[in-house]
Amino acid sequence: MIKTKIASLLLVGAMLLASCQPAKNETKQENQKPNVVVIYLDDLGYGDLSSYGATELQTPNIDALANGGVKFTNGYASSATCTPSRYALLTGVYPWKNKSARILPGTAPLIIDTAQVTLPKMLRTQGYQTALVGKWHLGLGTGHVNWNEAVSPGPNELGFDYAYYMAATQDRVPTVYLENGMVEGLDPNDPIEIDYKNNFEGQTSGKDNPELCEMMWHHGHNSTIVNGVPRIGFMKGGEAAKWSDIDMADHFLAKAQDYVKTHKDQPFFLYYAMQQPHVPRTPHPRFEGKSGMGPRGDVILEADWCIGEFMKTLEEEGILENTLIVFSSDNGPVLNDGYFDDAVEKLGNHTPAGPLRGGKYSLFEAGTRVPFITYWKGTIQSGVSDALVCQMDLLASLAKLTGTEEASTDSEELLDVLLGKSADGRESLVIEATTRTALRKGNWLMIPPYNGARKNKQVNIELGNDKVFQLYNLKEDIGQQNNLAESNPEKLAEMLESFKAIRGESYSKTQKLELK
Ligand code: NG6
Ligand code: CA
Repeated sequence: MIKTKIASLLLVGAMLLASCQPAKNETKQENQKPNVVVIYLDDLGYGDLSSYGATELQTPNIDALANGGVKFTNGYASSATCTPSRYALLTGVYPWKNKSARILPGTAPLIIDTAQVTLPKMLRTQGYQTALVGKWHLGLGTGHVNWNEAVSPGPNELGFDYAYYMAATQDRVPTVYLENGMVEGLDPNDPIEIDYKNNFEGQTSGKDNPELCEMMWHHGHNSTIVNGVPRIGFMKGGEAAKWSDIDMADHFLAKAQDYVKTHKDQPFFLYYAMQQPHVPRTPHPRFEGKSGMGPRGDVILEADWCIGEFMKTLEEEGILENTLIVFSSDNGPVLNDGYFDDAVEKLGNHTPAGPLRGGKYSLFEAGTRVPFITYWKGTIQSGVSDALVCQMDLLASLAKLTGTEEASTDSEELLDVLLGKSADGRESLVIEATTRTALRKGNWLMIPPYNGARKNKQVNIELGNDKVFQLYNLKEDIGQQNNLAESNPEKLAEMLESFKAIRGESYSKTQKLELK
C-alpha cells in the first residue's frame, strides 16, 4: 500500500519534472498566434512541380510541402499576369476593379491606395510583425520617383514594417534592391536616372548593341544592358547599387532567413516573393545545366532548393510547428517571354501547364490555375483538395485565423478549406487576363466573346479569345477542348447571369454580353 503510494508520488513527481523541462527547440512562440509565410513564385505553371504531375523535373522541397500539407487542384491566382494577382493577394479586392492593376513599368506609381485594407496591415492590428522580401511590382511613389531619395509611398506605407525588394521585375529597370524605400548601396556621386521612353545620350542598348548582350532579346527587352542582359527601360548611373542576377535567389533567401531568425520571438507575417522562373532566367552557376531543360528548368530547381533551405531555418529556429506556409504562383507559365534562353528548345517532354490549356496572359485555365499549397506541420493534415480557392481569399481567411474583424472585400473566408478541414470552397470566381474576364462557377467555366487575337504569337500562347461564347465543363474536360455553349444554352444563360451579377450591369452592357 505505502509502496504504491510512494511509487505514484514518484511518478507524479517525474511527470511534473518532465512538464517543467523545456522541450528541445522550444521558443517563446508556444502560445502565440501562428506565423504566416506566403511563398510566391513568379510564372510557375500548374505542371511545373513533380507533386503536380511533372515527370521531367524533380522539386523535392516543394513536394514536401504539397505532400505534407493540402495540395489544391483548383487553386487560382486572380489573374494571368503579375501585378493584378499581387494586388488581389494583398488587398482581397478583384483587380479588374482597379484600372491601374495591369503590368506596370518600373516607374509606375503605387496602385494600392494607402487607405486600403491590406494583408500586412490587417495582421499588424493583431500584433504581427510584417515583412516583404522579393518582388514588388505594384508601383512606387506618386508618379515621379527620384530613386536617389527615399521612395514613398510603397510597401512600408501599406503595412510592411520591413521591406526588401526589387521595384518591378527582373527584366525591368531599375535593376537595384530597395530597403524600406532606399536604394541599397547607392553612391550619391553616381545618381540613378530612369526613362522608359528614351535612352540616355551616348549609352548602349540591346537594340543598338546586340554584340554586348550575353543573353539575346527575342521581343521587347532591348533597352539598357545590365550584367549582359538587355532590359525593359533605360537606366543611367547607380553602378554600385546594381544587383547581381545570378546571386538574386541566394540574396533574397538570406534576407528571408535573417528576418525569421531576428523576428521569431513575436508572430510575424513574411511575404517571400521569389523571382523564379520569370525572365531573365539567371540560375546561380550551382544550378546551371542541372535540369537539362535550360535556364527555365534550372531556376525552378534553384527555387526549390531555396524553399528547402528556408524550411530548414524555420525548423532550426524551432518555429516550424507554429508557422502556416502558403505556397503559390502569381500566374501561369510561359516559355519564350522575350529572350532566347532555350526554354522552348530544351523543353523536351516537360509540360509547364500540365493538362491545362493556355498559359501566362491567357483566360484559359493555365493562365490562372496554379500550384497552391498550404502547409502547417502538426496542424494541417495532409491531403488533396479539389475545393475552389483563390489567393484573394487569404485576407478574409487569415483575418479569421487571427481573430480580426473582417473588412468587406471580395476575399472569401475559407479558413477551414485552407486548413484542409472542409471541402466547401468558393462557389464562383471571376478570373482575369489583361483586363478580360471569365467566370468559373462549380465545375463550369464561361468565357464571354472577345475580339482580340486568339494567340499571342510572340509567346506562342492561346489567349482564350473567341468571337463566340465559350463554355467548358472542367470536370470532364480539363483541357478545354469541347465548347458546350451551343449544346447547353441553359447552363450558359445561368453562367452569364452570375457573371453579370458579379461584374455589374454597366460592364456587361458595354461588352454587349447578350445571348443571341
Ligand atoms: C511583358 C514582358 C514580359 C514580362 C511581363 C510581365 C515584353 C515584350 N514582355 O510586357 O517579358 O516582363 O511583361 O510579367 O516586354 S509579369 O509576370 O510580371 O506579369
Ligand atoms: Ca508573373
